[in-house]
Amino acid sequence: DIVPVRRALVSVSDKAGIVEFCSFLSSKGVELLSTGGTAKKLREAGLEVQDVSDYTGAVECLDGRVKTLHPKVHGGLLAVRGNEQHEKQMDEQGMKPIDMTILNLYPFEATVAKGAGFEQCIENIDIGGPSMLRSTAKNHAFTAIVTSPEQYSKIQEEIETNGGTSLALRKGLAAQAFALSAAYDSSISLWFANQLSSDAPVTARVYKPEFPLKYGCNPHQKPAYISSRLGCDLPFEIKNGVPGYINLLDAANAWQLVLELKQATGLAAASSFKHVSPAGAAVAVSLTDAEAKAYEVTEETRTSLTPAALAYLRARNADPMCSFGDFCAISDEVDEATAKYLKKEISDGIVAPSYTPEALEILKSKKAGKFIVLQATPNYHPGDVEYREVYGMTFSQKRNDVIIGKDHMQKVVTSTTNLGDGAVRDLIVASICIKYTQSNSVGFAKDGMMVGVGAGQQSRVDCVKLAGRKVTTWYLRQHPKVLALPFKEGIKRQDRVNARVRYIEGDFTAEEKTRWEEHFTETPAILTEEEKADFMKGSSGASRLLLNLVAACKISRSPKPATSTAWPCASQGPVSSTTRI
Ligand code: 93A
Repeated sequence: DIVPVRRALVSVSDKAGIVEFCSFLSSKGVELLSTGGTAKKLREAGLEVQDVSDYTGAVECLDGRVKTLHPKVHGGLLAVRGNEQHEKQMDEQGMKPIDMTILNLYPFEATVAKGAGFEQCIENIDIGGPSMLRSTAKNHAFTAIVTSPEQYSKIQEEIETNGGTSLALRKGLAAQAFALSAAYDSSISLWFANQLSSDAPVTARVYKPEFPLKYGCNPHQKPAYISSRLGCDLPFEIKNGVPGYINLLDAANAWQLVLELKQATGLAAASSFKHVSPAGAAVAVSLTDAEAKAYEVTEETRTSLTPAALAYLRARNADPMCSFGDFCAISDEVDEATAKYLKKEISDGIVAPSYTPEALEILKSKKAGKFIVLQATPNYHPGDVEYREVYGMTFSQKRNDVIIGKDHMQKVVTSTTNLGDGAVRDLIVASICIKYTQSNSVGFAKDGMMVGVGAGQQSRVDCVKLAGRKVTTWYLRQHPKVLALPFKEGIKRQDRVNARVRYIEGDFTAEEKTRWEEHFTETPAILTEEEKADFMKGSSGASRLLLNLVAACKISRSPKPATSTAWPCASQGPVSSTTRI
């Protein structure tokens, strides 16, 4: 299945690397056929080239709109080698077999992106290029289609080794070429439709399948697949493990959240996601002594905490019971200190911009090698419009790309007009965190950290109750009686976390209480409602909790139809108000 390359047609807009690649082909005796600008470039480099117009006998015309649209080109690409009739007809019409097409298309997307006018965008719709691309890709049994400078080195290697192109290589190149052709047409159709009416975005999208998922949201939802939008790669590179459906949803949201936190505060940020809502999120603010005890941070660990580790430690300790088996995101490089801290926690995976080699080794060994490690693609742009398909309908909307910052905190509903930097930072943290929850949500923040997230409730009052209950639990974890619980040796970290929370909640059944008591060397005295209330009021002298807590809330709305044809749909409202209490 090796096809030697005797004749190649070269027609490229992006001329990077073309001289080197064609010099190599020429050195192997390959005859080069080429179009106007490409032929000129190759000749200037001293290569021998035949103009396509010379081969076809038809001059390039109509300002280059017709260069390669000729039967002698497409016959040379499409003829089935070894087919007697095809070969006879080729001879009669003076067609020569072309064994490779090297092309890349007019830069349509780049022309649109730089704000060119309608006529110029139209002129940058390539016609001859995609035609040759499709002819060559269809006939991949005999010809190779090369569509990007990134492919040159691999092809060169294969020709060096095998003396031609293998079928496997040609098939792979053809698949890439058809994907490129689909993406190219999809961006033209999207752009064109949007020229007709600014408020009727076309939702046609072409996706590139990336890899299968074990299952979707539930185990019976098979098959499940992850795809990227054509023309964009995935926003993450998988460094370890096999991510599942919810893992990737968590990663995508957790990562955006920390990117925004970092951008808004300038501090290292982390988030801990479960089931597509944050259980916690935080920026790197140093710990109080009481927190260090409540989060089981030893003095040695405390002094070695890097900003990334500190941010994750805080994010994880907002609600460590809910964070069990979380997916976490960290805005900064993951160092050894962060990886060592993470190793102790029960967690499914992590996304971060980079990892030190030591950190990566530690993380790869977690969960018997199954811990998911994703490296975020730098400067990834997800597109301005996002799409979601539900029950046969495709919804599209502009991405919620508002970055909440200090400017948004000017009109805060409070009698205290001078909030202070800490409260402003905490309002930003709370607002950004709440942006990434589902439905109505309320969240409380303190010291750069979410301390109660009441996410995804239909009733706003329930959101407040849920978030408030979480704050109470979080704070009571610092109560001296909680800190002094006499755990037996060998009780696991997560079991200690859960046992403390249940102690605070106190609503055991008799059977549960018996099992709970087995965690301790002696039965702990009950934490009374009065003791809890006293501690919350700060009567212990340790607490100024309520004075320093901020809240953010998001109210989901059902907007009225914009036109008679639009369907009413639930949409996530923006963060609608922020309050300091
Ligand atoms: O204007 S076209 O749509 N008509 C054609 O016949 C044609 N043939 C090749 N565009 C055409 N091409 C494109 O020209 C190629 O896809 C390539 O992008 C570009 C290379 O032109 P040049 O060699 O003149 O720089």
